[in-house]
Amino acid sequence: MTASIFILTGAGISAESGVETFRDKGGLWSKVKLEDVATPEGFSRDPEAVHAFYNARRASLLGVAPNPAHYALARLEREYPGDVTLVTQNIDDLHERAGSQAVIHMHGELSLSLCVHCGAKAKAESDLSLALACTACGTAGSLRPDVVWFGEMPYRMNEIYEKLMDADLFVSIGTSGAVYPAAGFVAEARTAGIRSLELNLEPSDGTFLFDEARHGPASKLVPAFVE
Ligand code: BV8
Repeated sequence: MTASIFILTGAGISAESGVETFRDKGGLWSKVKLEDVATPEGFSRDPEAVHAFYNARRASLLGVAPNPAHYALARLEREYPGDVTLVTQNIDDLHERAGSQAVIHMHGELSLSLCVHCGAKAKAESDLSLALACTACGTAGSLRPDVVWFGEMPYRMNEIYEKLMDADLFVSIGTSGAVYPAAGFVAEARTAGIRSLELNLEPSDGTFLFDEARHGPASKLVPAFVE
């Protein structure tokens, strides 16, 4: 075991739980145009359609559960307290439900709303819509899902880069390596001399940049890595 591990997860880790990925065959972005639902411009054009898209995804989380890959990462964090950084691009809460304590959601969380008026974040207890008012400032129609859309700055980037640069090993799990800045982590690790490992169903866009790549389902690869 190395001293400090930085783990990046993507949609592939939740695929076997039944959460749809984005760019696989039949994935979310083959069904809806990302410009319509995952950009600030799309939200301005048709907020109710965007709310409906995220409300449906939030509701579908009620019917899924973590898989052995999520549980293995929670175990790793418990066994090596302080030595594991877990950054996810996923907006689901399956890492938390598996027991991970300190998950960094760089693309936000489906379970939260964000007030565009005052910036308050709150638990999205029910479906979001323009009919709701912010519980912090009282403004009506100001809530959006607390997710990072294309063209927006992902969350906690300074902290993420600090943790990455402190790591001895970078592990990328279940991500196609198509979306920046996360897709650039492997190149940054490489430049800094940090070892890197890809665990993915198939070679990602950046697979050639990793020191080692293992291909197969996360539910098998991740527990085997943690053992
Ligand atoms: C930013 C959130 C500045 C909500 C998402 C040109 C024009 C315009 C913009 C750009 C451009 N070039 C670059 C950009 C920037 C842009 C970008 O990268 N665009 C790409 C498409 C070119 N990025 C941004 O705009 C980001 N902001 O750059 O700000 C900045 C600059 C520097 C430093 C800081 C900031 C904001 C990006 C946020 C986008 N938000 N959605 C939502 O979910 O609806 S994107 C979406 O993609 C999801 O969040 C998702 O997490 C993310 C990554 O996807 P993956 O997780 O990798 O999923 P994918 O389906 O692609 O792949 C799944 C993988 O799993 C596959 O490889 C598959 O083989 C594997 N798999 C499947 N099953 C399994 C498995 N693996 C293991 N086991 C299995 N069972």
